[in-house]
Amino acid sequence: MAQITRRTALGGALAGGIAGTARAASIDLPFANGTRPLETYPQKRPLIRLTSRPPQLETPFALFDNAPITANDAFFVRYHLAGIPFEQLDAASWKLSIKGAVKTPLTLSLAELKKFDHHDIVAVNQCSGNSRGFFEPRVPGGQAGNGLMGCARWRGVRLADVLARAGVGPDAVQVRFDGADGPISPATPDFAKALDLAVATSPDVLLAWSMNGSDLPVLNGYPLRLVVPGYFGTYWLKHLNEITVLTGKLDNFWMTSAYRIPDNPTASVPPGTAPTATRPIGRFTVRSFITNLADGAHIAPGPTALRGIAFDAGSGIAKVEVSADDGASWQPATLGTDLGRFAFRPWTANVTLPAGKWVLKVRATAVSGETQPATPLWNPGGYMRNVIESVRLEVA
Ligand SMILES: Nc1nc2c(c(=O)[nH]1)N[C@H]1C(S)=C(S)[C@@H](COP(=O)(O)O)O[C@H]1N2
Ligand SMILES: [Mo]
Repeated sequence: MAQITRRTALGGALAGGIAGTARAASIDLPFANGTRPLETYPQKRPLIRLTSRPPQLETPFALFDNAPITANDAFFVRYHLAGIPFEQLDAASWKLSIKGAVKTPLTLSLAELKKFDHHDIVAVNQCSGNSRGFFEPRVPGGQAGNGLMGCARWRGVRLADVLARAGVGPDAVQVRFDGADGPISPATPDFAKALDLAVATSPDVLLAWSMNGSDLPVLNGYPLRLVVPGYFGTYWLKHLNEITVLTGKLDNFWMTSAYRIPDNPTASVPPGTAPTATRPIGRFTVRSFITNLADGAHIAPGPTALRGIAFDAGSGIAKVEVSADDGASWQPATLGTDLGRFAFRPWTANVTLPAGKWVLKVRATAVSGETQPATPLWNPGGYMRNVIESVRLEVA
């Protein structure tokens, strides 16, 4: 945990930690032990509570319908450690330090950071463990449905520009990111992550203070976070206040033990087995979802409009297809507004379903040629699920 020195006005409402307001309502995720409370946290509408200390909140899936941009108050929340200094998050006194293998170490206020050129990017943030609750056999970790993802318009400055000002040393290998939160017990490793220098200096990677035209919500990293389009959320450090250029690979719990995937092309192993070699998780795989009909829905016979979203790691979505007969035949969907290659791509399709029981499927193909597997890929971390999604319908 990098040090924070000043208390702030923002903290007033949040002092002593952050608490949700329990609602009578709950939601049932479609797997065993999937009943969760809906709770309202500061700046958030009722979201699915996975844990309260630290707060971990999932977006109810219905909120993705007709919403290629996820509203700030609907955006999911993921934390690892309960030591989050909510009452000390202050934009006016925020300091970001850039140190390590650089010619000139820097300490920048937000105002100084905002003097670099501003850039906007619409990009999906998705937790590595999104959809983990669907893994068969089940794996340990947060048992999430499909709502640990969201797409926003982020505004910030390029990390590459800031690193260039500091002057990256010739022996630099990785860049380490640390936020203001930390463990409450000294035995727990602080949450810090690193990206290879080539990834960190890509023009897409931003130090962002704004999300969908507003300040970042407190729970999404106020006042500054890293945005790493196409890469899993674990690298999108929140409450970012320390950047260290490293001359080797970061060796900490969060890089060396956690967030690792089987080191093979599909990042998977036969269900229930252990990989022989692993590597840190990296970029998204391609995914697509039907957003206007939930699994088990009852609808009337006849023409039915389908809506959904698709995204990949940033090659862009080339096509989306739907199947009304459990994958036997496929028809093309129509792609909607293109907000950029890292964004949710909306799509629509029409199917006509006579009375009976049907299984709808949706499959996206990325510009890179990558598509979705027909059977789930499995790994012991419960990461990167991207099987072709199915929605069972009762038509009567
Ligand atoms: N400071 C800090 N940043 C963090 C984390 C964290 O625990 N602490 N979790 C990461 C993980 S695993 C994810 S998936 C994303 C989630 O971003 P969100 O909470 O804004 O949705 O934040 C990342 N950044
Ligand atoms: Mo995550």
